[in-house]
Amino acid sequence: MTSSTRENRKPEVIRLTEKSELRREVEAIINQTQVIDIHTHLFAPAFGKLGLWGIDDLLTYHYLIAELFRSNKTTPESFWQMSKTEQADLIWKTLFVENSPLSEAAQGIVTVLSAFGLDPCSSDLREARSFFGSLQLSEHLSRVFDLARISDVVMTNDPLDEREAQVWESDADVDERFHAALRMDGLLNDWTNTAAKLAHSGYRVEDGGLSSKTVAEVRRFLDKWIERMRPLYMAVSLPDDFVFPDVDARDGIMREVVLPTAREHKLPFAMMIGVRRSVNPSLHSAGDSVGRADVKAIERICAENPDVRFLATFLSRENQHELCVAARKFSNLMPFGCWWFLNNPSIISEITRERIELLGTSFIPQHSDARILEQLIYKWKHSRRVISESLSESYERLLLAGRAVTRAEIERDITRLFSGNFREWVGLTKEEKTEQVESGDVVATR
Ligand code: FIX
Ligand code: ZN
Repeated sequence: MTSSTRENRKPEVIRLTEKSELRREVEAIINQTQVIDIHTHLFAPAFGKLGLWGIDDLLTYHYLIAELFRSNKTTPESFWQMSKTEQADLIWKTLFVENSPLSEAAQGIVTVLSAFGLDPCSSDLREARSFFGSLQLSEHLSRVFDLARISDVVMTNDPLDEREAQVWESDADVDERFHAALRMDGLLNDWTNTAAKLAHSGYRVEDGGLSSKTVAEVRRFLDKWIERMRPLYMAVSLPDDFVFPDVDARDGIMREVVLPTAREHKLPFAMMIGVRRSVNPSLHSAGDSVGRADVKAIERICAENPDVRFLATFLSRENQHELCVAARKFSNLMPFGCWWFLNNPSIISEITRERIELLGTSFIPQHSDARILEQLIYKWKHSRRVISESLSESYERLLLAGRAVTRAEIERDITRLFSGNFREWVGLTKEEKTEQVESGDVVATR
């Protein structure tokens, strides 16, 4: 916010009866506050073709692929035979021309097209393709970050992916707005294949029991990648039947490798729990589903490891309340985001409300999970709208209880939710101090 805007603001006192004024104020602050997107599948330009952007990638997002088969008789087998352009054309025709784009993922495309002044009612993709085809990625990237009011994003980085590893090994210049997160799915969910890959890369690991030599070698592998990527946290997605403690390879690797690494490097560990992978394998990445998980697993991990900071998100709506309660018991647990099938306005609204009611502002309300650059625009625009409503309601209840709120307090709260809590959790310092309104104007009172 510029100082002139600040000067123009009157120290208004808004009465409780003027709810709409308070809502407008909260909405304005939410819309102007920069966010750190703590979990995405985006890649910095240095990663070349791994970074997805433009209309064909947007339309072939796996959320929309799943929706295509509900409204079109094409089989998955024939869909996968098509080129990406043909797939995008089919999805456009089916979900945007022959049907109204009402689902959240479809509305997202409409929001993105509108943001660039493109016609969301067009009968084909000619205009959109010519627009995206004319862009320079570096300028476009900054424009998307500006439109979405995003300062930084966190990628999902798998050192076992050779295409990615090559870029890290090449010392390429990675755009500073993109931070790494060291993903552990291979290690924790597919130990047999991962052990073989590590052995192939020269690490002396054995599948079977976790010998001290194997533990030391896997730690050497992680130490190397932490040194190279400088991740903000380590992360894993876990199935709905994840339990802790357990008697499997995952439990051993978690106790002997991951948690000691988290401790030694002071790296938080993010657990994303409740995914049932490949329920319908013919849909490829669109074929994963959800299951209710056991939040007690998280409680036990937090209790056993008070010196490690955990980030946690659950995929099932049914787990959300229990996660809030767990966070009340363990201050080393930070709930984050409304993940994947929960990233819909009705559910974000419900989850954000229960989090505010149980945790105040000590949580991270959302991440985008964006895979395609321009999704940042819609995912954040839509989420900001819902978070704004949920937060406004809480301030209104505070007023009813007899406590006024100042604009500075609202700004402080939203900054915590959108970036501060994460910065503190992962130890990310702020290089440039963004302007803060120092005014203590009471914007809402009884
Ligand atoms: O495991 C994950 O990080 C998930 O978010 C993805 O695998 C999933 O495909 C996705 O994109 C959800 O939004
Ligand atoms: Zn993800």
